[in-house]
Amino acid sequence: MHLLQLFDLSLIARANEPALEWQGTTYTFGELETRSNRVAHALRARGFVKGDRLCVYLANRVELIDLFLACVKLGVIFVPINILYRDRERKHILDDAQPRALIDAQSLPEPHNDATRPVTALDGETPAAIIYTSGTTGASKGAILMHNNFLANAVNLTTCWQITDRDRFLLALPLFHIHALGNGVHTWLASGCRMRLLERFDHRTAIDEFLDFQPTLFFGVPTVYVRLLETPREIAQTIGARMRLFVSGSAPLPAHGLEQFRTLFGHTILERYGMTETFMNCSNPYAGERRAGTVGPPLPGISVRVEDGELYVKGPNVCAGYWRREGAFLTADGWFRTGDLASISDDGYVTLHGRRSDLIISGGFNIYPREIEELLLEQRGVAEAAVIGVPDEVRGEVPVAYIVGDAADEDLSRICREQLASFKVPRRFVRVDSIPRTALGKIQKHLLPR
Ligand code: MLC
Ligand code: AMP
Repeated sequence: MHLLQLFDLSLIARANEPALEWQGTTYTFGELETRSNRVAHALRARGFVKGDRLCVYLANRVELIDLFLACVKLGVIFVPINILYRDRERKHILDDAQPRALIDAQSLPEPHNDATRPVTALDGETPAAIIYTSGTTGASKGAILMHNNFLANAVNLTTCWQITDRDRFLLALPLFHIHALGNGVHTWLASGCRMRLLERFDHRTAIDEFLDFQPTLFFGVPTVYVRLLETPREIAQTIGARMRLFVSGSAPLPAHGLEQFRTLFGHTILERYGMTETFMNCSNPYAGERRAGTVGPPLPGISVRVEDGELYVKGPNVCAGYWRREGAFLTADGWFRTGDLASISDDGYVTLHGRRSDLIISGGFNIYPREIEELLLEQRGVAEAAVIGVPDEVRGEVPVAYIVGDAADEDLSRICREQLASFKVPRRFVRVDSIPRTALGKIQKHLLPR
């Protein structure tokens, strides 16, 4: 099977039903089908053929969905870029992915008149997307995501979370990540439910969107749920009464947050765990016990094991490897090493205990300290630099930089703002006489003064 055959349950079978609400306009599934056909013809006219890469640098909007569907229809590999990335971060992806074109808000394709669906040979092994995810070296790597990976994930989540065409789905997460694209867009198109898409989650307007749209289904990262705790009680109860399921993932959901949310909204958030390379691995059950502090048992078809404290996964969800990266992607016996430290209870619930690497997750966005350290070390007046994540009530963690040298904080802050996505800019610069290191020169971040 390939993705279009899944999407046709909605694009064709529910052609006249409302599909997408975007900025006050409602599109039917049939309209999305013809819109994306027109965009596919426009891409074809620009020379796109199966296997080409298309980079998109766009915030959430209906055209981003058109472009994704057009790529699927042509067998073109969709490469979304985080809209918060600056030139330096974007250049790395463009150099690596070697796309036929980059589309941003200024260069959206002019749709062609032809509204028929283009015919391309596709199957489960066709790559559908490459999503860049921070590698441990600081430079991000592109995970090659096949039709089969998206399918396995969509079918799992639609079934296990009982998503149906009766749902009303509010999606406010960015479509350039696996959370909104792989889980959000795909369960929407698999189930044929009605989705309202927001440009982004803005805590100042989110409540109004909930009250106006009256969703039954919502996906968030923990920061979103922390923000929603500010909702007045009566309004929270109104929203909760209509809601069927709140799901959280992409970063750890603090147990006290879960408890406060239950008291306020009357719902136990369902926590699940995934990563770009593997889509969703584990999920707390829809019907059984949603155990605080755990991410639940593995999803159907997925095996997990813990070796030397680290979680390994195997299944149809695991992607094909990294784009243009040689070297073994899986262990000799076919397991993917997640880098997440974990334990598994006797009844199969997985608990995460942090990461083997020093990855920082802030508001659900990944930050590799090494990337910031490299930029700081390029600056005059910086002899040594180390970046760590410090706890933050709202975002989970935020980056803080330790510096040896006499560069001014304002200059370092300005350079980081110019060259890095806003969530990577260190919140503080701490001066130290030296960075603690092992005898072999490796930085000992846990010894930095807090
Ligand atoms: C944040 N900003 C955005 C943005 N999110 N700008 C454009 N689009 C977005 N989606 C910018 C703001 O402009 C601001 O910049 C800064 O970030 C903080 O904004 P805020 O309003 O204070 O946001 P906050 O309430 O903290 O909420 C942030 C957030 C965002 C939760 C909405 O972090 C977010 O959308 N996170 C989701 C990330 C995600 O989907 N991760 C999934 C990865 S996949 P400035 O310049 O003013 O500072 C994965 C696998 C898995 O991990 O398991 O899912
Ligand atoms: P990414 O590389 O952006 O796909 O992020 C994947 C990482 O996010 C995983 O390896 C985990 O470390 C983290 N993650 C995702 N879901 C959860 C969760 N529910 N709890 C804790 N960490 C999570």
